[in-house]
Amino acid sequence: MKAKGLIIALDVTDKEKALNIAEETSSYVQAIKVGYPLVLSSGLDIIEELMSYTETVIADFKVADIPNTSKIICRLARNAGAAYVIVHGFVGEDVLKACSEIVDIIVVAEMSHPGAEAFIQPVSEEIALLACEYAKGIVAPATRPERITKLRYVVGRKLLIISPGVKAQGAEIGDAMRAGADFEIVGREIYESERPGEKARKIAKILKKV
Ligand code: OMP
Repeated sequence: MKAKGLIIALDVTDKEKALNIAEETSSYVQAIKVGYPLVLSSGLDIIEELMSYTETVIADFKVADIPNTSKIICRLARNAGAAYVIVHGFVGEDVLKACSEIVDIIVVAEMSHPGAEAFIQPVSEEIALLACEYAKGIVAPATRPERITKLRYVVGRKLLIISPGVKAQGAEIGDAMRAGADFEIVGREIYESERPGEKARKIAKILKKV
């Protein structure tokens, strides 16, 4: 993945719409993140189709199962073309190890929604530390920039930080990168826009200046 910038979260459930948005935004995004909404509605082959528009597809399956099942999920995603798979960190070291043997992983250290404060936030720094052993990056919340700064301190320059929570969840464009993230993940603000390509262009322009 290029050094920093914009990742689009393509959480639409219509395949044609997904491909159109991917095409329109392709000049402005460094990676496309797909998760259950698109894969469950369009099939895993959507990953390969999206690779016409990006070098990097991130499979956001938030894997959180025993090592063997997690490995099977990672293998399916990798074989479909995903460059990275997002894996939950709270499940523990054996899961991260198993997944990292199959594919490059990005570990959820702390989530962006309010409920994350109850269970994930108290252990997020430990998760980030563990991620340093097995992952290429972590997910940290744009909605709490001070937490990104803290987590950056934990992982140093060793890992990428990708950060969701922009616009629809309340963070402003650029907040997360100013706090230490490498990439901002943006979903609804782009895919619900009337002109996704133009919206992505504007966001990418702001991020370039951070
Ligand atoms: P929008 O809120 O529409 O911009 O989308 C954010 C995207 O990031 C969605 O795909 C979420 O599933 C994802 N996400 C979060 O919003 N919060 C997190 O803590 C973690 C993720 C993620 O792992 O990508």
